[in-house]
Amino acid sequence: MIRSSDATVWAFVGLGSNLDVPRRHLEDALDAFDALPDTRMLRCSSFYRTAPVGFAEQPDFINAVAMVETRLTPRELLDALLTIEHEHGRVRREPNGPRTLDLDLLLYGSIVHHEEGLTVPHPRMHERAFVMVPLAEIAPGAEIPGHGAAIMVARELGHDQRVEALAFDAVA
Ligand code: PH2
Ligand code: MG
Ligand code: MG
Repeated sequence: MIRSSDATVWAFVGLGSNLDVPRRHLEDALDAFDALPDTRMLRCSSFYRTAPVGFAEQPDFINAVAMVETRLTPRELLDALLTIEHEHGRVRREPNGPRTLDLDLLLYGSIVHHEEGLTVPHPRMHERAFVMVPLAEIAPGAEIPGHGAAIMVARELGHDQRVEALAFDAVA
């Protein structure tokens, strides 16, 4: 198991919801991050309305990316994210299907690591505009190991993925 020793690490978390009141799920999750032990919210992107990827017959998602500072290990942070998902009534039905709250650990410092149930960087993040556009908004220079800076990766993504930044009070 990787230990972050005593150092704080910057980690990025992807947030997504397309059920109930998506904005509320995202806002509650951001508060929950700040309440985690040894963890502090640093920044959150705008909220974005995004077309569903993978399974089209579902509502649009609201997506965002948060940057936290943490002393939790990747496994501890991931477990905490799963707990927050469960508190939001997340039930896993079909892959890529509708969800009240999905929290994905995208980056944990510059670590590249794979173990059962935990892969960082998130293996599909560089293909997904709903992740890369909000990430590039808050951390354009963040390096996606093997793919380059977030802003470059975001720019190279096709414009076929609809991702619209929302005015603060327009988020439904
Ligand atoms: N999450 C998925 C699958 N498809 N599409 C959008 N727009 N946003 C998501 O968060 C999302 C998705 C699986 O986690
Ligand atoms: Mg996901
Ligand atoms: Mg997930």
